[in-house]
Order: sequence, then C-alpha cells, then structure tokens
Amino acid sequence: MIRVVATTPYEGQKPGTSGLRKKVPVFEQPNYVENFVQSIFDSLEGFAGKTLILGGDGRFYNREAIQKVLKIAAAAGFGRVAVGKGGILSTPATSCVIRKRKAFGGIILSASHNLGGPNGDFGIKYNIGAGGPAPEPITDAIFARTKTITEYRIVDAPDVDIDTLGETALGDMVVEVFDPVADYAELMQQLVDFEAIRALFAGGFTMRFDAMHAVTGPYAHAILEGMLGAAPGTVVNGTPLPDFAGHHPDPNLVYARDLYDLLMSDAAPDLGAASDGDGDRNLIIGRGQFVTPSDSLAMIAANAHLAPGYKAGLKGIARSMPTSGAADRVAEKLGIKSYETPTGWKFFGNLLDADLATVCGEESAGTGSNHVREKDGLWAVLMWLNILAVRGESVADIVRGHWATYGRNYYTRHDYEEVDAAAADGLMNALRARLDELPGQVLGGLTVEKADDFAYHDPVDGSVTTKQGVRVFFTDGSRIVYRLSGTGTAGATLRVYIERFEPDPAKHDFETQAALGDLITLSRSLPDIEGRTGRGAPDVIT
Ligand code: VG1
Ligand code: CO
Repeated sequence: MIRVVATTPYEGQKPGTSGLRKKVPVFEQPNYVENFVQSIFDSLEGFAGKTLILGGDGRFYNREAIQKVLKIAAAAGFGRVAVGKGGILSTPATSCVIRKRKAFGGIILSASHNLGGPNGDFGIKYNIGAGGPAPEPITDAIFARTKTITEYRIVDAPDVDIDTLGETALGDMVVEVFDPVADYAELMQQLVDFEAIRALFAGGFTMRFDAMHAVTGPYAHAILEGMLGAAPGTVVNGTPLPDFAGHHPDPNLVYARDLYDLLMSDAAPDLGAASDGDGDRNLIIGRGQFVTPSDSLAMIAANAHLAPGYKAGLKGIARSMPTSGAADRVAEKLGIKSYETPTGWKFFGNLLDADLATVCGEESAGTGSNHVREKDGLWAVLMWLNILAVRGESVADIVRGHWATYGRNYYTRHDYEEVDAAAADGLMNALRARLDELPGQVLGGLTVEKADDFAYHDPVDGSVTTKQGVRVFFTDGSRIVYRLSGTGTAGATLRVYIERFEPDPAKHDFETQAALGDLITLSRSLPDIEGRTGRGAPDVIT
C-alpha cells in the first residue's frame, strides 16, 4: 500500500527562525508538503517503530496537512503518531507531550502569529525528542535534502478520522487521537499554585483572556474557567477558527488593541492577557498598566520562587539578544548567570537541557521555563496569576516596585514590514561595513561606545552562530539593534530594537516612545532607513 512518488525539488524550502513558513497557496502546490515532510524524515535516523507527536494551531490547511503527514509517517516506518483531537495542539503542549511520552519527536503545523485563511500563512516545524525546535544542524540537513529530493513515500489509504478519541491503524502504524489539553493541564498543576489562584478568583479577582480565535481557547477555557474558577466569560474568542476570524492572532498592542483599551478604561478587570496563534506567546496587561514582554520576563524571574515548581530558585536566566537587559539585573541580584542567545527559541534548548538556565524569554512576547522546550503563553499567564495571588498586590504595584528596585529599561521595537528584500540586505550590509568606524562617533548627541554583529558561542556544544544582528551601544548604556526577521513570508521585515536604562524612580513615568525619542530618531537616520527603503516610519511599534 506504500506508493513511491517521483518528485522534483522546490526552490527555497528553508526553515527560518521557527520552521518553514510560506503563504497557504505555496503549501497547496502539488507535492510541496510531501517534499518537505519527506525531507524531514530523510534527515532523521532511528525512528522506526517510534512515536511522533502531531498537531497544529487549527489554521486553514491544518487538516489537509495532517493527513499528508500521517500517511508519509506511516510509509516512513513510525510505529505511532499521536495527534491532538481535531488536529489541535498548541506549541507548548506539543513540547509537553513529546517529553512526557518520550516520543521520538513532533511536527507542529503553525505559522504562529501570522494571518491565517486561504491567502494567509501556513508553517511546518520539526521538534526533537527533548521537546524543542530542531537545532540548526538538523534544519540545515532538512534544507539540504529539500534541494535534492527525488521521491517521497506515502501510504495509499483513506483519510484518518482525527475527531474521535482512540486508536486506528494506518498501514503498519497506529494513529492515536488524544485530548490536547489533559497532559498540559496536569503539568501546569505541578508548577503553579492552583489553590492560591482559585482563592484569588473566589475573592473577586477579575480577568479577561483573549484567545484570539486561536489554539489557546480550549486550554484557557479548561484551565482558567474550569479548574481555577474564573468567571464564565473570562475567556473571549475561545473557539479556534481556521482564519482566526480574519484577525492577526498576534498578542501585541496593535492586534490586541481592544484588550489594551479595556484595561486602560474604567471598566478594566484586574488582569488582561492574550496568546498567539499557536499558544506560545503571551501578553500581560494589568489594570492601567501594560507590561512589556522584556519586563515580564524579568518580573517572572524575580518572583518565580513564589510558584511551587520554582521554589528552589533559578539556575540561570536566558534572554534573546534583542530582549532588554532587565532580566540581567534580576540575575545579578539573585547571584545567578544570565545568558544572551540569538533570536528564536531553539537556542535556549541546550541551556535548559544542561540546567544552566531555568527561565528564558524574548522581547517578542515569549516567556518560558525548563518545564518544556518552547515558549509558553498560558504558563506565563499562570505564573503572573500565581505571583499576584501570593503577593496580594496589583500588576501596577508589582511593576512599579520592580522598577524602583532594579531600575527601568525603557524599551520599544519598531518593525518595517514587507520592505524590498534587496534594500533590506543593502541596509544591513552597509551597517556591517561601518562597525569599525562607529565607536567614538557622536550621533544625535550620543557617543557610540562599541558596535558589533552579534555572534553566539553556545556554552554547551561549542557551536558558533554568526550574523545575528547589528548592535550599536552608546556610552550612556543605551542600545539600538538591527536585524532582519526570519519568520516573514513577503519581502523582508526590518526589526529595530531600542533601549535605554533609567535607574532614577523619579524618571519612571514617561511614555515609552517619548522617553526614547532621541534614540528613535537616531535609529532611523543612522542607517538611513528612509533613503534605503522609502519608509519614513515603522509599520508596527511594540
Ligand atoms: C520572531 C520573533 C522571535 C520569535 C519568532 C518565533 O522571529 O522575533 O523572537 O522566536 O518570531 O515566534 P523573527 O525572526 O521574525 O524576528 V512564534 O510565536 O512565531 O513561534
Ligand atoms: Co507563536
């Protein structure tokens, strides 16, 4: 029943920051998914008879892709594929289940926070047995294979029912449909103080969780409303839709504006939170108090010992390079090491496996810990609830207290989207060519202290990853970082990260963009963004 199908390679099936991401019509081309999935399996060894975990964020094309993966996995010799009911499995839950079942690996079908629907984005990512995104040697091998593939093998069989719990046979392989929420919810109970949070809600604490019509809906309904007693209606947009109701499932101040406005209004609940398409990102907003993701990482780290899973303290804190230095200050105070990695969760895996870091995070609304090997949106929300329950203070009080203790890192990211790719490359290359001449120059009233192109030396396996973003440091401790996105599907996205540290509590009340005004102006003139890209201002400010 195994059919061998001749195929020809496609151009550019290169996994980016977080797997292969393209427009849906690209994935719909004949053999496109088949080529990539076969290339994944061709790059792996030793999975015969083993288990693969499979699921996605429910976006358009999820179901079609699942059937293809099942049939190719069966032909490749996997013993079992465990698929989330309805094809639903959040990214952190996939990581959780891979680890819990000691599976060989997993495939996640998602384009995360990108638009869905027939003309939206789709994505395929392979995760290893440790539960995290495949490291670079594997993604490099997959990419190489996509360039030489000549055939794929697929089981000829009718589509498998993925909506009924239980087991069915597909060729020699077992397909097991399981509850996508149960294992994850159980893990959360081990880490976070559910009793304390139940008491918090019972005492009248109010919250809105916006699942953005994406994958976290079922998880949030079950955990927040079901297990923790949050009032019915706490979770909004809680049913996953293939097109996310036409919205970007991206929990930031642009796409979760309604939530932000509610939290700034007189009708604000105590806490507002949201997650993205695949459930790995989080947004935290207190009544009248937005928490930047970089600050949230620092505050979770500083208070983690209040949660049962972390009461022994943290081994270390890791952040991606563009993430603000707020977490470093917490690490310093705790007397533990901090690590700075390239953008993308795959770089945290080694640090977590080696127990060098316990908590990690990125400025792009990703926070997580050693409980899984992905960032985890709902976990971050539960950690905040745990902290609020134990401390009995508001989000605003905790944020202001944190700044008073550690100082405030004013921070913003400016994105220039769908920029001409050649212009974006030209801009980055021109910056790189100036790295040696910049130190000592006075620009916009600020003196450049040093400039470099970030390279990461992995302390565990010794690998070196270069060209991870141009950093310009100023003598007053401010910093501007430039890098190109690795997750976009149209043109290039230039990300500019701007940061200034302010130790003085009397100066912690400025609006972020105003506080960073001179640096923002400089961030545009330094590489002549307008001259090179035609863009006078960014498309998205977070
Ligand atoms: C972006 C973020 C990065 C994150 C990645 C995947 O990558 O900047 O921090 O890890 O998305 O997140 P890039 O290369 O576009 O800057 V997700 O929620 O898509 O899995
Ligand atoms: Co995501």
